[in-house]
Amino acid sequence: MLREMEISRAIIEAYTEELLESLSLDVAIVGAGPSGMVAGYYLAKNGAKVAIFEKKLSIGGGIWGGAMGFNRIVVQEEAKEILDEFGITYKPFKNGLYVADAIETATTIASQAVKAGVRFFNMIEVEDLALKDDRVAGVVINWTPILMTGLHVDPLTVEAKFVIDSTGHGAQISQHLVKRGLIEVPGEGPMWAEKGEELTVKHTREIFPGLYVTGMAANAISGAPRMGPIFGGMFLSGRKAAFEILEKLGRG
Ligand code: 48H
Ligand code: FE2
Repeated sequence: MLREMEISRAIIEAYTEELLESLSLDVAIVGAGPSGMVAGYYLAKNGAKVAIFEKKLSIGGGIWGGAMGFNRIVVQEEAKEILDEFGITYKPFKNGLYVADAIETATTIASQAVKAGVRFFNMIEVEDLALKDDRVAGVVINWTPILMTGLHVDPLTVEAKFVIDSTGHGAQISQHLVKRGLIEVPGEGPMWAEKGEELTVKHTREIFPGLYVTGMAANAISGAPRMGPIFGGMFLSGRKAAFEILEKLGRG
């Protein structure tokens, strides 16, 4: 006999068990775009306890639409090994450029991240940071629909040894430190693919004790140029943040 209340219980128990287990993390990643998911994959694969909070219903951030809705992405030679690591298929174009299917890329990275142990919490927005003794100590979370409807409902807090701002162009998490006068975020510069790719990886770093930036958030923090629909820098950025954090967690 199929009892509706048992279906309800199965869902509520499974979800709350995972949420309760995620109240204290090694790494809280904010944003399930390419850089955040890749960071999560490498962290979880190497034993870190990691969750990704994504405010939208869908994960994948800016991958799905490729460029202007042409759902293909370009990856350069330096990042090809990350496509290989995930088992994403690609075709060589020319001059060390490769083309991959945006849908395959998003779904494969997400799937591999889950299998590596990443917990995804979609529809949850990080609305603030916890800060203790001048160090980022966790994330303040709320349901996206609560925030969208403007209901006055207080959030919950998840503690984390490290937080990664993988929120893309707006560097939304770092902005919480800007409004407290703790850091500055100049915002990304105009298009220059080659420079943008190089600087994304270079500026992937701990910008404040306990807070890392990856992907476009790393560009926004440093005023580096945007690069358009080439994604190697996003992948390399996620991997770099993961390895630096693993080192600090003593798992390097
Ligand atoms: C929870 C949040 C919050 C929040 C935002 O934009 P993304 O894809 O991020 P990246 O940096 O990994 O990848 C950038 C890439 O997609 C891109 O835009 C490129 C390469 N552009 C170049 C160019 O020239 O335009 O993903 C960020 C994710 C999204 O899914 C957001 O919904 C999510 O973060 N997010 N989640 N709490 N406060 N803010
Ligand atoms: Fe973009």
